This record gives sequence, structure tokens and C-alpha cells, in this order.
Amino acid sequence: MSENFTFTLKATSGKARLGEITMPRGTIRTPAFMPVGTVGSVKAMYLDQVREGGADIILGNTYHLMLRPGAERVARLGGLHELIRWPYPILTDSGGFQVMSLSGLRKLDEQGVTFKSHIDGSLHHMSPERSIEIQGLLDSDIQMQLDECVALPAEEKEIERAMEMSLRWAERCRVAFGEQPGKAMFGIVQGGDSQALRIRSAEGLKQLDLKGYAVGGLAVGEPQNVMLEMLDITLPVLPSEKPRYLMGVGTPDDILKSVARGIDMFDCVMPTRSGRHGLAFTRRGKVNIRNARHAEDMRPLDEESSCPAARDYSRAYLHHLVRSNEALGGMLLSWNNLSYYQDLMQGIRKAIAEDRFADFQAETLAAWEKGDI
Ligand code: PRF
Repeated sequence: MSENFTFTLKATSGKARLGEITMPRGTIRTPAFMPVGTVGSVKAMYLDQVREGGADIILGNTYHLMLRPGAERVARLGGLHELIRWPYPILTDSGGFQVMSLSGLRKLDEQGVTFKSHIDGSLHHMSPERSIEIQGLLDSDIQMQLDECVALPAEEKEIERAMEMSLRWAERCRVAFGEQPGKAMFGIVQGGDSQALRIRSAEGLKQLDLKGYAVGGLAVGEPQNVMLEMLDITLPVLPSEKPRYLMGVGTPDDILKSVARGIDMFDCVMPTRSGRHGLAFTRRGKVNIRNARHAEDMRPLDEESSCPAARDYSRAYLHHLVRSNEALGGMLLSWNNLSYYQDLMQGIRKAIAEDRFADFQAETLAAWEKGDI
């Protein structure tokens, strides 16, 4: 296994890229989907299943883990990998985005962000340096800069202020991170729905010569075509030899269209969260298993799936479990959904290797649109 963090482009199909990130804890096949393990658990899943389903890397959250169990405590316990029993790569988000969406009272200025814990109301401060320090205490393999994500729609001035500050925070994070050969710190492009600001953000980050670049501030209220337009103008600015990560995205449709534009990494709570709410992803579209029409349907979700949850359990049983609020219902649907997402990524990678990504995209969306039978 590689001592260093490296990204190798193996093939392209149109703008879609097949690649591999190697680092001491493992290899990440890209395009990659990273299951979200916010508090150090991929909700309702055993990590063995997450791994078996095809995940090369999972995501953890600085915000949640600093509040509970605490970054210093995780370090004393041997780091996040040791604690949660996942020896493979972990990417941690920096905390800024979660502070904005979850914490109570918060104050954001050049120094960082002061916020109230959503757990016990206690007051905390996080600077760009402290975010990197926490991610180091967690022993995260891919660390994200602290940034400010503005929800859309927003005033251009407000988007510009947040983008410029995120750029200055990127520099501070880069200094705090220093040189760590087997690890990486990624910058985050901001700039809302403004083409000019997106380009400025990407150019500013490029100067910092980071190991990877994320696109943030999207899927925050804007229509899909705006998100895709932002990718179209941002990605050509970023260095092609570095991985690109679209944060918090998305639906299978979003993923296919973003891969088509050159995105290499994704994370999203969608497969696990919607699984816990009774929504199943299948090759033939989404199935709301709570719906009465499944009550006596003895067919599985997908008889051809590689996942036992999809193949071996009837819709009638899944319907009953979800309606009864049984934990097993959420477990089986999360398992099914993460398998669906990982199978989609595997299909994407194979299609790029065979230079038929556009056909694969069209076929996948057509089968999805034809709908459940
Ligand atoms: N910044 C960070 N994390 C994020 C986002 C962001 O803009 C998003 C936006 N889709 C999701 N997660 N740090």
C-alpha cells in the first residue's frame, strides 16, 4: 500500500473520469460514493456490511465528534479508525456546514465560528486551525478546510463575502495542516450560483496547490440545472490531476450527471436516511415501501441484486417492518440502498473503463424512469 497520497487517472469517457486514490489505509476507486458515518456510525448498518457493499471510504463529521465523544477523547482511545473498527480511509467534513445547519445560536467572523451545541447548549468556538487540529486528533485521512456555505437563494454580496472568507480560511487550514505525506487536505470551492465567484474561488484554491478540491455550496436550494451549470464552469478551472469531490450530493440522477462533468467523489445521507424512512432505491426507481400496495406483495425489491436485503426479503415483510417501526426495517432498507448506490458506482466505473459512460447513463436513467413494476 502506498506511503503517500496519490491520485491516478486510469481512463476517461467524455468528461467522466475513472481513477484511483491510494493512501496508507487503502485504495479508493473513483468515481466513489462515501457513506456518511456522522457520529462514527453509518446509521443502522454494520461496518462489515458497508465494506462488503463496496465502500472504500466513509465520512465522519468534525462537528458531531468534537461535541460527543470529543476529539481529545477519540485521540486517547486510539483514533477514530480504532474506535469504530474501520481500518480503511476516512474523510472528515470540517464542521462549518454542520454548525450552520444544526447548532443553535452561532456567530461567524474572520476568526471562526462560535456556536451552541445542539446536544446540551454548551458554547464552543472553532477556528480554521482548530478544525484541522480536531480532524488530526480523529486521525482522519482526508481532511476538509473550514468553509462557510451559504444557502441559496442569497444576495451576491453575501455569497461573495462568504466565498472570500472561505478562501482565506483555506490558506490558514493549509498552514495548520502542513505536510502529511499519507494524508490530504482538500479545499472547498464556494461562490453560490455566481459563475464569476465560482471561477474566482476555484482559481484562488488552485494557487494553494492542495491534494484535492471539493465543490461545496451546491444542492442547497438551487435547481439541478444551476448546480450542473456551476460544475460546468468550475471543473475546467481545477487541476485535472487532482480528485474532485461534490459535497452532500445526491440522487442517482445527480451523481450520473455530475460524473458526466468530471466529479470523482460523492457523499450523501440519502441512501441511509431515506432507508430509515421507508424509501427503497432499486434499478427500476424508488419504492415507498410504506405504501399499502406492498402489503401483500411477496416479490423482493430486486431479485437480481447482489444484496440479500433486496433479494431475499419480500416487500410485504419490509412493508410490515417499516409500518411497525421495527429497527430491522430501517436496517434492511439502508443495506439495500447503500448496495444500490455502490452498485451504481461500480457500473459507472465499468462503463468509463469501457468508454461507454454516456450509454450507461442513458440506460440507467431510462430504467429508473420506466419505474417500478
Ligand atoms: N461545505 C462543507 N460541507 C458540506 C457542504 C459545504 O458547502 C455541503 C453543500 N452541499 C454539504 N456538505 N464543509
